[in-house]
Amino acid sequence: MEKIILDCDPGHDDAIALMLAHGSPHIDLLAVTTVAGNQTLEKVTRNALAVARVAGITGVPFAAGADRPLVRPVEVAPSIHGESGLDGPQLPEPAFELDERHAVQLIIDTVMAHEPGTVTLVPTGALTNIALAVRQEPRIVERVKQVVLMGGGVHVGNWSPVAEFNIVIDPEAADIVFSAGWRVVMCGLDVTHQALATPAVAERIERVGTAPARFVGELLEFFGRTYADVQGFDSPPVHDPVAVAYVIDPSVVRAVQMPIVIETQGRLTTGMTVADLRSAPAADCPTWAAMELDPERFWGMVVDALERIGEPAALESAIADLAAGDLA
Ligand SMILES: [Ca+2]
Repeated sequence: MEKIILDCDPGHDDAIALMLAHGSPHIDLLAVTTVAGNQTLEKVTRNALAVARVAGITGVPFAAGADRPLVRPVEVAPSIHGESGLDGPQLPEPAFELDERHAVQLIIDTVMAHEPGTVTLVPTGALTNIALAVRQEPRIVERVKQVVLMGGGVHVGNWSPVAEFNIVIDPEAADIVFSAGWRVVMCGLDVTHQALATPAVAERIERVGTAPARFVGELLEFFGRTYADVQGFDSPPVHDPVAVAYVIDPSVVRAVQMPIVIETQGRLTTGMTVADLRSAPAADCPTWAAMELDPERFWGMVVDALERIGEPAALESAIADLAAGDLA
């Protein structure tokens, strides 16, 4: 079992990453933390709790983190994720309360409470919380096993010609995380643009036939529409679960060791993950980029997780709540 902390901004693909982490028999989900990004902190935190209810996640602390980047103003992505941050399906009310700690404190407490080298951080949003955790408790850098993040791209951007959303909205935080010295595996657009939810994938998910699978189907429907309208994709790239899939089985991607630094002052290139491909990296180079995905095995992991999640009992009461709300 791989112990992870998922730091996310749900977000359609974050929601699926959370379900994959919960449903996988290879992942021990220690904590879930939220950060402003796809939508405001309040919205993404509410969404995380709603997904927890849909997937029947209990006994895992959830905590809210940074409501803005380190230096820059908040930038959200309603064109991709809608006004709620998770438009498409109806969202149930949360089934439990947030942990009282700030996400940064929960991350630090969780890492320090476990054996060194056993906890993997999986950030799938802006790196604000992770950067703050490094500053508040630098000992986590030695203690964490690795950081497997969704963000960046060696050869491609999405929020600008050369920058990816999670990195460009808080490049100063990304700079702290990429230069900390711990092992960083960047699951960027090079690989996540291969995680396409094609009609065949949607059909496989639909065949699972459970309420959580239908929820994922509705997420993909909305996500597919916005990605078609805004970025011209035939099928939407489902970025964030790729990072979780790497933790489940690193061989699902081909990761290449390469120096990667973050551009924070570019006139045109702020937020670029600048990869140095000129020569073989030093043996102790701590940064890696995932470059190729095995989509068949990747989607197999997602479908398997949904099958294992099944029909969570908690969902029954959520549906009852929704029905009662409709009547009122
Ligand atoms: Ca995300």
